[in-house]
Amino acid sequence: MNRGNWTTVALTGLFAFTAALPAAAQEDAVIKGKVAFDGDASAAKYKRRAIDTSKDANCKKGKKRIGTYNVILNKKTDPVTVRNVLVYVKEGLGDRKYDVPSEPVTLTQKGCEYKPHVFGIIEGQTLTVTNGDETSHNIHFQPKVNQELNFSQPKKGMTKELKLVAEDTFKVKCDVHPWMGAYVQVFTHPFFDVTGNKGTFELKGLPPGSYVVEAWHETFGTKTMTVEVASDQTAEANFTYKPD
Ligand SMILES: [Cu+2]
Repeated sequence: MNRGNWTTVALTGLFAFTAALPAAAQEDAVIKGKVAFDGDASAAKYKRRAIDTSKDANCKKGKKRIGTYNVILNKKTDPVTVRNVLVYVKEGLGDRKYDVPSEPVTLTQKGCEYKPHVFGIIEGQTLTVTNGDETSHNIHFQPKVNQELNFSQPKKGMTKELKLVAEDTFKVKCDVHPWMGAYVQVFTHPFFDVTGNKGTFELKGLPPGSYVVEAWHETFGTKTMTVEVASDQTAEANFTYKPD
């Protein structure tokens, strides 16, 4: 129920009507699916290349070899699927409010790469940034809505806790190692997931309803679809990126 309706009910004095309201809908619906790739998966441009980290010899102590992130295809799935796609509820939750989890999200720097490369976080949730390398990293948040932030972690084992306070989508980069990049989206709800090596996602614990679900990928962009799901049911939402 939106706030407008509620105000109308209250003002007309239909107090008894509140008793007739249905019990709060159960939050047990699931939307899940996969993100497929419909194109030439063997094309050279979709091949992961090793990143040259020789500029800083200490990077290799954290991880011998790191690869490019702009496109990672899961060629062992059928169909071929895409990794690191952030899938989330974009519309349909109305004015519902969700608790901020006490568990932090951790962004690790190890081998001069960010783990995870793409992630979601809830507004007000703690983000812990750690340096697992014997080198200095500079963490540069480039938000659009939250305050810009730039700090360095010169030593291994350093940790910093942050809070993002507004819905936002942005890139994190390192000003020391230009290949380092991570993407963050700040949500006001917990219905988001990132595809892994099976190219699948799952949004659990939804109230029944109709939702606009969006998939975002750093190279292939966004795709949206409307998905309806009933209480205690699972609805499928399969996305396909069809690049040239
Ligand atoms: Cu760095």
